[in-house]
Amino acid sequence: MNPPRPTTPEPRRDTPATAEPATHETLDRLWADPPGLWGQLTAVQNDKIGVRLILTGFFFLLLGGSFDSVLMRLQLAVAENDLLSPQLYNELFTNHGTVTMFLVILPLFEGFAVLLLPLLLGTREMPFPRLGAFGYWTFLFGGLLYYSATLFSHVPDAGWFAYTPLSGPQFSPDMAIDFWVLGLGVAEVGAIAVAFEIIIGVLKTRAPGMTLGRIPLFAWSLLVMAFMILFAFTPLIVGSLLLELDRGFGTQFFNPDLGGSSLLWQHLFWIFGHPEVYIQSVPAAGIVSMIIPVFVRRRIIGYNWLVASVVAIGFLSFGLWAHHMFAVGLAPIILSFFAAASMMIAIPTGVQFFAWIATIWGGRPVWRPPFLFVVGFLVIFLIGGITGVMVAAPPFDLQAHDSHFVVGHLHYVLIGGVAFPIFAGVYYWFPKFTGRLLSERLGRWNFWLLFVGVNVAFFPMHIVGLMGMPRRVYTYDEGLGWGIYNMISTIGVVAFIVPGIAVFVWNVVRSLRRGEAAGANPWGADTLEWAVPSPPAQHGWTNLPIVTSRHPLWDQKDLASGDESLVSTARGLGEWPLRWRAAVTVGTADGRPQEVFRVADPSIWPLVTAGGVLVIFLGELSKIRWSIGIGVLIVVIGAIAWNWPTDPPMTVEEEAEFERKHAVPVNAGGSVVISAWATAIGILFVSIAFSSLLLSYFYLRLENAQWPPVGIPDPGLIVGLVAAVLVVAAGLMARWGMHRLGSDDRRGFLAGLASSLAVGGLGLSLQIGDVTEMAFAWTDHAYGSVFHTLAWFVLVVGSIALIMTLTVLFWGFRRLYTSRRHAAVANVIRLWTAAQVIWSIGFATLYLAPRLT
Ligand code: HAS
Ligand code: CU
Repeated sequence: MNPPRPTTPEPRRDTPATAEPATHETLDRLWADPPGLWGQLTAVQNDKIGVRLILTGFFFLLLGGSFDSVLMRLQLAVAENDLLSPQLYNELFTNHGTVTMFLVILPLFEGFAVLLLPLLLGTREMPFPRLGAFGYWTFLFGGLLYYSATLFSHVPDAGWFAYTPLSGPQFSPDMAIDFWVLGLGVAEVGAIAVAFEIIIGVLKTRAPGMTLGRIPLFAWSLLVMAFMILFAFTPLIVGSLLLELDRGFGTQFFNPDLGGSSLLWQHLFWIFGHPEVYIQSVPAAGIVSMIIPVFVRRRIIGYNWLVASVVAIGFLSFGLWAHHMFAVGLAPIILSFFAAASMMIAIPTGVQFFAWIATIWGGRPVWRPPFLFVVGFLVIFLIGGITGVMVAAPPFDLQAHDSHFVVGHLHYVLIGGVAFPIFAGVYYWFPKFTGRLLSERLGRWNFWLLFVGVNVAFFPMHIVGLMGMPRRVYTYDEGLGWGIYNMISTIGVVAFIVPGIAVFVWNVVRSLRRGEAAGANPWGADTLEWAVPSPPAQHGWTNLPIVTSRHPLWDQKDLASGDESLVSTARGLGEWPLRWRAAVTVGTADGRPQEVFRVADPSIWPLVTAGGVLVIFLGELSKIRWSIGIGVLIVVIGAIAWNWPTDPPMTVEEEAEFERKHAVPVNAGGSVVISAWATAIGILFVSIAFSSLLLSYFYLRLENAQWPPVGIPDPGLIVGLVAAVLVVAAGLMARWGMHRLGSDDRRGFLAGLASSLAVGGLGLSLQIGDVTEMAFAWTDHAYGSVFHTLAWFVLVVGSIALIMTLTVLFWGFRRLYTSRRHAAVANVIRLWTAAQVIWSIGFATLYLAPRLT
């Protein structure tokens, strides 16, 4: 543990990056996006993408978070009110929950991450700028698609968790829920894409010398958030796929009459939904850990404990989902397990709390707006956390479930625990990116209005909830005595929260033009982003900073000295190369430079690919199904064009020369290290999706006494077996080809890949024939539904491996690869390994498992 040190660090002010002004300008131009409309569409710069994500999140908040809630509160203010119809009320609470949980906090934090991480970590860009752009566009398209439901008067009305059977084809036959499933589906793809960026950004692109133990706490929490997004959103995408198949293709996943299960949806949803709440609170806690030390002038206490807590919360949060399902009739042993796990998560949360309080205790607080919001957070989040532990006890929850008590809990944790830190973060970092401070006076108004408002609006909900007032009911009887509490809640929203948000918006608008100039480090803060000018240059850093402490601006004399080899790399990158966008990857643990690589340039293809994703989902929404094929085609073409290799801007000899001088290899053709990481995480993503499908398969199997059900034959074994053997063999051939490339045997390489393609193609065709000829259909029974879905999933994985093999074969013919430059081939081989494993497990599940009963 970090020993509590009584020292008061002397903050160093204004430490601009030291470099030749001319170099600085050259780099600034080199890293800028092109001008004009075309520049906007092709933009990949992290500043731009980050700000877009943040603004889009706020935009959706104003649209869905505020407007809806005010209407709902006006309706509930008095008993037997008829301001809103029951149907409109259903639509409003559905929209409110959906928008805030999917379209607001997520892009806000992902935006913070993309905007801030390169400065915070001391690097020039995010590792995959084009992926960031793609993530933004898909997110925007998904949000707009979801919102367009209103234009067609088919507004989703089944709650933010869209429980089946209410959301299924029987009870929601019109398009409303399709907008929900498909619009959010597009946005989820975007969220996952940005999560890729964040994971690899934090792990691989940091300043020389920034070891794991020196990573700022906010970056740690963003890393955990990004992993959680990957692990939580993927099951949701799978769940949504199954729901859409039920709705659009007549499968029976959630239909109990034909072997399906409504609870399967609840499980898939909450495996996402519970982690989702921590996806929002983990980065919020990260902001708090950044701000407290700066405003109490003291190093954070318990850095290691804080890191361990965030990681523990990330893991634990995947073991609690069924506490949202205490009332569905789970076995007592399962109830106990989930209750205990839910209470256990209070431990790491408590550790964070005590570390923060201990840090504040010995410090000298400076009560400026960021710190005010942090203190407000501590108070409100504590109350929300305690009500959380209360509902984690099943006997209590059976009373409180589906009542306004839960509404009280969730708003305390979400507004106090998440929104307050976001406000704190905006007040804190706004000056860095605009060069101007937000007004202190307005900031105080902003804070006090919200702080009072949250308590006035949401505290009475606990009481009225325990008196029996349910949630999601548009009105209540006069004689129940609930009126006064509801009136107070409404006053809290209308008289305090709404003005509070208005003051904030006014503060931002006003300060953009008239705010006090900030300087590089207005708060005397300790982390790297405060060393560069406000606003920062496009490339962020001319000379990469060298990090030797956890609080570089407090502890280090300057950012240019350190161990000799680090200095050499940092200096090398400041002088050269100035013709292409160079950045550095570092060792995950030790922060030592591993590679100088070329960061991608602006490109239109991310936008095109995002458009393709939209077309796929639109095709399903409009039921013009052939356009799904067009969408897939656009995605494939877009992805290939986006990754089209360009000539490396320097020769192998020039690369070698840099390596001789600075002891770090150069890959001007693109990074070897991070592309391998990206492949690994891509494989992880596919594996999570596959596991979610397997989970559905075995869940349904447990729910059904007969498997396959009476009247449905076992799938014939022979063809499936032959296909599986061929696919595994195809993977081995590709691997052999790659081996030949290692010894510069180009013919052997091409022959290996070509035979892999032929054999794999044969295996795939056999399997497609087998599945289409199967004696049962996906509409027959949940067994048929899950059989066909799993089979097609495996086929898609196999097809991706084949398409990738075809691409590298094409480039192999054009002599792109050598024994030295072959990162793409190595990645395709990794993909093959995953495909082999997935195909084998898929085969065993589909063809062998039914025979075991
Ligand atoms: Fe929650 C429902 C349990 C934290 C958000 N939660 C929700 C919903 C949302 C939400 C949105 O077990 C509604 C979903 C819906 O639409 O139906 N929640 C917990 C627990 C914690 C918790 C145990 N929730 C959060 C956070 C959220 C969030 C953070 C968003 C940011 N929540 C539940 C349960 C339900 C639920 C049930 C389902 C209810 C139902 O019936 O539907 C914990 O993470 C809280 C830990 C934090 C603290 C405070 C700091 C800790 C200290 C240590 C000492 C404290 C101790 C506890 C030892 C506890 C200082 C003492 C206990 C006493 C009672 C005094
Ligand atoms: Cu939960």
